[in-house]
Amino acid sequence: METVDVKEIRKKLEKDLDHKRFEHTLGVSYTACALAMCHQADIDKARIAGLLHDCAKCMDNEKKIAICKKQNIEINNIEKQNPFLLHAKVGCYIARKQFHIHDTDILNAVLNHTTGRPGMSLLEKIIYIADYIEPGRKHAPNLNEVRRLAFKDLDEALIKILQDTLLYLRNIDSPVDPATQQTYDYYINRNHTHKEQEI
Ligand code: DGI
Ligand code: FE
Ligand code: FE
Repeated sequence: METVDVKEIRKKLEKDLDHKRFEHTLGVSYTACALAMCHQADIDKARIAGLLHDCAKCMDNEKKIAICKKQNIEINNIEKQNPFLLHAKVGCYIARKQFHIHDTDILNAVLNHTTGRPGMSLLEKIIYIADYIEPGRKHAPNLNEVRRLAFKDLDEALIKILQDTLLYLRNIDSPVDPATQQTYDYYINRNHTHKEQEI
């Protein structure tokens, strides 16, 4: 991988993010490193992707939308209704343009960290899961179980998170992005032991 200055990235993020988001970012980065050690992934990439995954999170919705329009980044109907979802797509763009990251796997991990996607890479799964289980997270359901699963079987952890996310979205009556549903359907169908839990 290209050499990147982790210290520089951290310094810039501390300026771009509010305190709570910066602490979360560090939690995701360290958790992603631990998962990479456990599952034989690239630790340096996990560290960088963890740091950058929410780099656009504290940007105004108007600014995120403006960047998408200017850069021809598609905004779907669900994203129109919930522009916060765009922090993943815009984050991928910012990681490239402002943090000079060119590694496709890292960029994809940032891009897909909110909804997931069918056929995720090892790094994408690690970031998606680390985002949910980092030590600063307190309120997600089944956290203990998901934390245990994450160090045992990534796909099982992924399915559990997607399932709880879909239930949560249904409870609060929030529209589901097609990518979130497709990701769940893809992994549940690959994992036959979970067939009965299809939702
Ligand atoms: O940015 P973070 O809060 O660290 O985490 P994230 O980027 O994974 O965003 C989590 C939120 O995204 C959580 O409240 C559930 C929501 N989310 C995930 N998939 C969808 C979704 N929200 C909607 N409306 N539709 C989705 O498909
Ligand atoms: Fe996020
Ligand atoms: Fe996050």
